[in-house]
Amino acid sequence: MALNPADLFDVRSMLSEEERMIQDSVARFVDEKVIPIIGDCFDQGRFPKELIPEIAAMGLLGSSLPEKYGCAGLNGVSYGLICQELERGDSGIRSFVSVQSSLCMYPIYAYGTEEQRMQYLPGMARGEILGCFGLTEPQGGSDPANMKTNAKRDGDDWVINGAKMWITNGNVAHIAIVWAQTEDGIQGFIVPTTTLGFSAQEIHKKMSLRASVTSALFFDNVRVSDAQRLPNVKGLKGPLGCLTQARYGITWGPIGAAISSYTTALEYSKSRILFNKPIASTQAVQLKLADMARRITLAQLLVLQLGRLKDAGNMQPAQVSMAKWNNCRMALDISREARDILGGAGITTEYSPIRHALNLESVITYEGTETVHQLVIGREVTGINAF
Ligand code: TGC
Ligand code: FAD
Repeated sequence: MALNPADLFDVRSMLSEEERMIQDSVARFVDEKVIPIIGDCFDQGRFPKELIPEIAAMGLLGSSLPEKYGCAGLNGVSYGLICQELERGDSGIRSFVSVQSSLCMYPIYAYGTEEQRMQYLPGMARGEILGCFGLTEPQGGSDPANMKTNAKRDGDDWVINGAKMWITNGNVAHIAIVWAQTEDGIQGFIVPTTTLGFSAQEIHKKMSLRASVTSALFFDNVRVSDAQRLPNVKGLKGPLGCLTQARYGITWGPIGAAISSYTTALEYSKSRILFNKPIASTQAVQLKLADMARRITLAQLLVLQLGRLKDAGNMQPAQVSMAKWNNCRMALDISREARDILGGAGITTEYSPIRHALNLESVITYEGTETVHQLVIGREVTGINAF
């Protein structure tokens, strides 16, 4: 029996029936609703906001959180498969879901009060309340401990001043999860974006993630009540705990982008006739395709084990770092190589590889750069902190 070129080790057979069903339904949505429009969205620098109601109706927002809060209560492997399929469409769509789910709903669930959960999570699961996550600052995202944004207590209120940079969903969000220095260490606040003194400025001229909104946020004496503070965490481990959740999704997502690029190059190479034969029949092209299949297979096995560890409650941040590093690098290399196999045709958004390659330049940088994740692994194996 012929093997599936995009799943040579039949990793899908290791999924439960429910996990396969979830993957199939997201795949259908991506094929029918995302792929037909996404090249144009990327060209126009437009985030397709019109897809949000369907994404929400499918239960893809906060999919791992309990049903009590209007969420789907799915396991970690299912969340991974959702990210993989969405990113087969475009990293920007997966980014939207990652930020809403792992960076905004998760901290409200994990660090918030029951009142905050009930106030925000059901509306966020329905896609009616959109969030953004403000951690990175202009002076350097890799070192969030050097945070300048501050929140000062004033009676029952907090007054926030500072700026955040490179914030996904910034200009479409109704609330921002804002991390700020306080006398008591770093704390998180739920800031409605209509609050006086809050402003968001969209970042233009991007060559990457063009179908996603990225913004700078400014806080000029933004006053929020203590009821808007996330009371159950203090210190850098608060935002880093959210990043572990989002990075986990990002270990799966780029596999989708890699599969899209690889299958596009595979099909193209079989029909492109040069020197009287398809280029797929040359050793040079077969070597490239075989190497893509090898790297995709390794990535698929890596994330499935990571997901099973997560679902058993045993996943460690360093394991997430290794998978994020490996899979972003794998997908970036594959999408660039796939672009090359397409020749000149590969430079337009008519075909997916160049769009994926450009998007992956962000994906390999955000949620911890490749170097940051390499140094996390270095620290893990040597016991020496090189940061
Ligand atoms: P360090 O001393 O290592 O840790 C401070 C405290 O945090 C704990 N911790 C973690 N907790 C949960 N998950 C993790 N991954 C954690 N890593 C560390 C740690 O145990 C400690 O806790 P405690 O109780 O002892 O205080 O901190 P450090 O200052 O040395 O920093 C280490 C480093 C460089 C790894 C960290 O700063 C880092 O990860 N930097 C990269 C920052 C980053 O990834 N920013 C991403 C911003 S959000 C984003 O990009 C969204 S893109 C969204 C999209 O569109 O998809
Ligand atoms: P820097 O931290 O200045 O890094 C510059 C270079 O220095 C990198 O190559 C890095 O690897 C290297 N470097 C850093 N430390 C070391 C070291 N110790 N040794 C050797 N080299 C080192 N942030 C949010 O908070 N919320 C978001 O929603 C969000 N969305 C984003 C969306 C996009 C499209 C992008 C591009 C970024 C987004 N980010 C977001 C920010 C992202 O997390 C940061 O860009 C990232 O953490 C890197 O920070 P930086 O850009 O300031 O680079």
